Amino acid sequence: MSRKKLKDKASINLLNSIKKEAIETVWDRYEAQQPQCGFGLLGICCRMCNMGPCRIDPFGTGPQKGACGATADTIATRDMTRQTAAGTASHSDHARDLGHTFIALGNGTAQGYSIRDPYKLRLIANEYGIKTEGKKDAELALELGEKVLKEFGKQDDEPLTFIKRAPKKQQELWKTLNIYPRGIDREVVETLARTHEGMDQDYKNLIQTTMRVALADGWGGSMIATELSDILFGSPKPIRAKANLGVLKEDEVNIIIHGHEPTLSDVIVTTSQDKELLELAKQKGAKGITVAGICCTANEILVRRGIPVAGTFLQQELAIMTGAVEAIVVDIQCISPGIVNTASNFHTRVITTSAKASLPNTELIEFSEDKALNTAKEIIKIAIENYQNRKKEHVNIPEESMELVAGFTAENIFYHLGGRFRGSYRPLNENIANGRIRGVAGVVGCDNPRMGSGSYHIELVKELIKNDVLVVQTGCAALTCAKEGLLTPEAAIGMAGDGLKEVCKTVGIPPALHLGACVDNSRILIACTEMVKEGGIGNSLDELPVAGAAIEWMSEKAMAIGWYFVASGAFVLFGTPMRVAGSQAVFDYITKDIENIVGGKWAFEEDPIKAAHIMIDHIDKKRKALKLAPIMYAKDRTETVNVGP
Ligand code: XCC
Ligand code: SF4
Repeated sequence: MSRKKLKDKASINLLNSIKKEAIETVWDRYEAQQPQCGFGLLGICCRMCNMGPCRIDPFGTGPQKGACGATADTIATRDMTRQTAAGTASHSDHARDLGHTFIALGNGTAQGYSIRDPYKLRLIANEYGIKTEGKKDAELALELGEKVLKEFGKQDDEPLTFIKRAPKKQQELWKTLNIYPRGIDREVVETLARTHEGMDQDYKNLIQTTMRVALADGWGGSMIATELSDILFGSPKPIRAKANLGVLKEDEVNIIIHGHEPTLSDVIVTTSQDKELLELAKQKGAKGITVAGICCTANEILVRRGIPVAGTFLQQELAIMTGAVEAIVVDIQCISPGIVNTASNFHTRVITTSAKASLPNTELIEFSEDKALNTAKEIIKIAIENYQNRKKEHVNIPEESMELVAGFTAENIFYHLGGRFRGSYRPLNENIANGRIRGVAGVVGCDNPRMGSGSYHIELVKELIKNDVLVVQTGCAALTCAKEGLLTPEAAIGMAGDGLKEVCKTVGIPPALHLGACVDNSRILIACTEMVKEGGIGNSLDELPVAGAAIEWMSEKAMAIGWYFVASGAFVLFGTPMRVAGSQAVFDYITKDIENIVGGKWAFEEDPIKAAHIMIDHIDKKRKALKLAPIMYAKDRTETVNVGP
């Protein structure tokens, strides 16, 4: 059933041919879970203490309180709050590791790293109050690394460095509402404490905590990860590459890198070009070494180095099923345990590299900065040696791979919109104000068999660009749309509305811009802030004609992202609700009332076309409030959905 909505040809063909060999996939396991627990879906099951587990009867005939007296409001919210903290923790722990890499680099103990964007190093060091004059890169890296790490354990109420970038109105609001985040770790710890049995039971108070811990992600952990990665691995520039399983090569050693951290994958990419290793590959009968990415690791090395993308989250098992992958090297996050079983049916070696993310029955080759090059070499050698174990009869690489352009950032977008000599957000703002572009929408997040297995992203983006909405993307949503050809300048010609098409044609950009990995949603915050600064389309984030969606969201990280956008004043749409629908009060609060408090709010809609029009209606509502010009080439929208005043 769930596979019916999967539209990716490469995946469908591969799955159809593999079915005979009876190897289970995420779709099979998802089906086996049906029907899923209604209490779980509604968020009204609590396991917080050992008087429980308790559940609330959704029909009102059974118990309406847990043993301790907790209601559906408390139970549903408390879980969502904790999940959001887990999301913040994931992005922020990733950022912390980058801080350590900076320190190692500064101390001269990091192997294989250098500062690829020394200009940005100085910019960010300045922002952190570090004197940069006359200092060498390494010296600055050390100082910056130390300062950044302090942001995590900070005990005073001094604001996080990057949150000072936010528009004045948002900062004032966050202070008044007491959701201005303090130390990043402190917010995560306090959230865990507040959600312990017998602590915060008031859902409004819990939602306040949710927003504070999420803001510590968006303007804290995630933004730090983005900025440090740019400094270390180079700020992205528009770059052409290819995506989908067809990037794997029949006559080469194929190495998949999967997860989230660029620290290892970047060194693997470099090392894969090592003469000695290429020679070894030849000796083993391979023509070369191909490195391809999955999930956000793919995004990190795609936007900076143009490394091909093998696939999205849902394609991790499929990549192995091509029978042509010598090693799948994983670091952290979104690593499905299912890959171990898949790999056991082929010659593929599963190599874990972080003790924080280990998988049973796999080998751990632990990665650390001081021996990064050696580790990368060791891993690539294992893959090369494994090439001879590949079984010809197993090899089944789909043909599909698609051209794409990636590598846009908050800093470089305006070069493209304004041309090299008019570098500012003025052209973007002007084109929004004059109605050529309706607004901007972020379409981000995971692909999920519960929804369209990726296809919802595609339908959503097509509908948005058709209605002159410029789309920005990150995560697996970006990779999904890349596979469909939506991240090419040509896509604007066939698919975009007349206004958006004009802009894309003039500047030569795709109608959907790839902004990077999931931590790089922070780039969207910065871009929106720049739009406010430029003026004319809103004086604070909540006034901008923008909207965001993670229609196929899956991970807790997506919840943290969604919440930091809502708290920052944005309208955020998920395909299916977070697990709070068992409380009408909470559901109404986050989809309606909260807009009067922070300016942003949630919407839940699974149908991608309806979802697009809910977003468009929100954008139009903002345009109306700003008295912007009518849409220049307006078409009648038959799908209009009313989302209130
Ligand atoms: Fe994971 Fe970032 Fe989701 Fe993709 S989009 S499935 S979180 S890899 Ni972040
Ligand atoms: Fe039940 Fe309350 Fe314990 Fe939750 S905290 S399991 S509702 S008794």
